[in-house]
Amino acid sequence: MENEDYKKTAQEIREIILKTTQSNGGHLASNLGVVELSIALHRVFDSPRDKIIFDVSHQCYAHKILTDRRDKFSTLRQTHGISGFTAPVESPHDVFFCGHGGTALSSAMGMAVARDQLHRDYHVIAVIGDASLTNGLTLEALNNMGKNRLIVILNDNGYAISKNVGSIAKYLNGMTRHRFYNNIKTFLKKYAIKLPGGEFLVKLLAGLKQTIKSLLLPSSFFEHYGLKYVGPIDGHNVNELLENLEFCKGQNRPLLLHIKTKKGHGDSHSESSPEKTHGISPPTVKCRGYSVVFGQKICDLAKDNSRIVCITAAMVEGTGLALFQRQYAERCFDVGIAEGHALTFSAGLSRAGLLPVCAIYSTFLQRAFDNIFHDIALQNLPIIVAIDRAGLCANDGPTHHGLFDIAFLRSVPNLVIMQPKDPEELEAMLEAAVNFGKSCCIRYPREVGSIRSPGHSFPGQRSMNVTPEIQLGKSETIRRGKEICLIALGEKVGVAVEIAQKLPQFSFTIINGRFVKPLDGEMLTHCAQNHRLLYTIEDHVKSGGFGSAVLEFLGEKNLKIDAHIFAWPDEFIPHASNGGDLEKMFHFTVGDMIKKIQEDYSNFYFKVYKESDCGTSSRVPRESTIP
Ligand SMILES: Cc1ncc(C[n+]2csc(CCOP(=O)(O)OP(=O)(O)O)c2C)c(N)n1
Repeated sequence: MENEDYKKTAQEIREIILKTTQSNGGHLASNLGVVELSIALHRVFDSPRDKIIFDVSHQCYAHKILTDRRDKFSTLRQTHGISGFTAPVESPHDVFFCGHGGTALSSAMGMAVARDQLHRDYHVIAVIGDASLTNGLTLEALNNMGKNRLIVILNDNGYAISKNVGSIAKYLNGMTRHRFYNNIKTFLKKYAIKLPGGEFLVKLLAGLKQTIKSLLLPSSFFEHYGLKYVGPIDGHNVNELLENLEFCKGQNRPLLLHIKTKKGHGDSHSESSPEKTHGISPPTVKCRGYSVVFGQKICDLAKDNSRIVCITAAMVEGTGLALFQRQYAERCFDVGIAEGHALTFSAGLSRAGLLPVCAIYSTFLQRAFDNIFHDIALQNLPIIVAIDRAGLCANDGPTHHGLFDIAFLRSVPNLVIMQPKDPEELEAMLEAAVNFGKSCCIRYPREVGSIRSPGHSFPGQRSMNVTPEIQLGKSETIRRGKEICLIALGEKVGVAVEIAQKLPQFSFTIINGRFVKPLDGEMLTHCAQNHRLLYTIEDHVKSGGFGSAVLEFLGEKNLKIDAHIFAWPDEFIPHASNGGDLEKMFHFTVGDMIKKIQEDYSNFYFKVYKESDCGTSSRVPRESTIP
């Protein structure tokens, strides 16, 4: 292909990406930045025989369009459509299922070793962004680099979601921009060749350039780890990419090709606002979600409490901390894609007298379990972990659903775990957590439920318009009844209300659980003793979740009641256009719950009638006396 043809292909790919992300949402700027790289990779390498592994894999759109998914690309992130990340179930060209940062180098090294041990002969290529390079996992892999043939492509655009942070970012940036080296490059390209004896001079200076380069460029950093360094080159020049990739392909050792790209390349809006266009939402998603409320409330609290500091792992924008960062720059710490460090760093801040608020997505918190266990809970340090995106993240899918945090956190002693039913309660919980002086986790989803908005009150709820008072380990009774008890967590309180409204023939008690830990034992005891059926509802997997905790309590206290958990099953939940589609797929809609409740209710009476012979069983409950 000629240069012009590459440009045309790149333009076409960019148009597809722009059009699709505008309607479906997705990662825009990162993908626009690697169009030329993807073209060159698929020109030089033979996928799926050769294995191309993307770090995070949020930048795989051009790869998908160039392999076997051009026709399906409009279904990106939609129900039964293609995933926004690489997914081996979708195509043999996608090597790993991934969406978390820092995994590409370790997995690529593993594949390179396996290939050699099994005497196979394909290439393994890892594409890593400059921010993922600084992730602890990548650094551990670098430290473990062997001699197996492996090509690492460092896609250096200076950005994570926001500007990349830390010393490695500065080092890469400073060195590749070094004026002396660049002056030599310009001189060679433009002038030396025109001088008398120009060719000789170019050769001489090229040798000198290599020496200077090895002194100034990041080569020494990578070569210390055993990676031959090639670059830096222009990542938007396909011919330059082809030439260098061909060179890398011929090497029989691990090497790193450093390419410089511009995030959002080819679209002026994305180029000028890479933070805003890293990931864009579908037009249907309205926002004053929980993150915004969190960001504003933490600013309010910080005004009167100078001990409050905020920590994020490369998610300033997503977690709503941008406002705090603007107002309290010196009290806000973006530590890069380093969730474990973010929490242990928070432990240090707390130990020395500050009050850290670490905002982190549920799915990425999975990276930091030991830091919570070992560095925070074990010493009972006052810290607030604000767990954003807890629950379903429909468009992103299994790598991003926040469906496991209760299960892994609940087992850790000392932790307080809570979830607000709405944004107002999030504000109240943040305020309470500041005063609890404990290791507190507050989980909340991205979006405010569709049936409510901030300020809304539930039918039958008492004292609606005052800030809810949060007492440690105490739930909130939304409505009192005597037959069926629904104990819901977070946004699912709205679902409980809807169920009760749709089944007016039954008498429902509705409890807003609020605390997963400590559980409200008094409330649970009353509910078990005064109802016929009990249900828990939560946006989390069934195993080890809130309902699981409730059932453990009932069992331990020998409280007999027919109890059932409404939650996600023990499966990886795929991506979809929206949560509603997933609820249908997994029989977790309001309709499904209503059906189950009706069936259980008839079974209950059938059982009671049989047990008591004439229907006078002691299991028929009394009027609810929930405090
Ligand atoms: C463990 C983890 N933490 C946070 C994220 C959220 N995240 C997705 S992409 C991204 C930035 C990646 O930057 P970089 O690797 O430089 O790639 P670029 O988007 O700049 O091409 C972040 C922080 C993640 N995917 N995984």
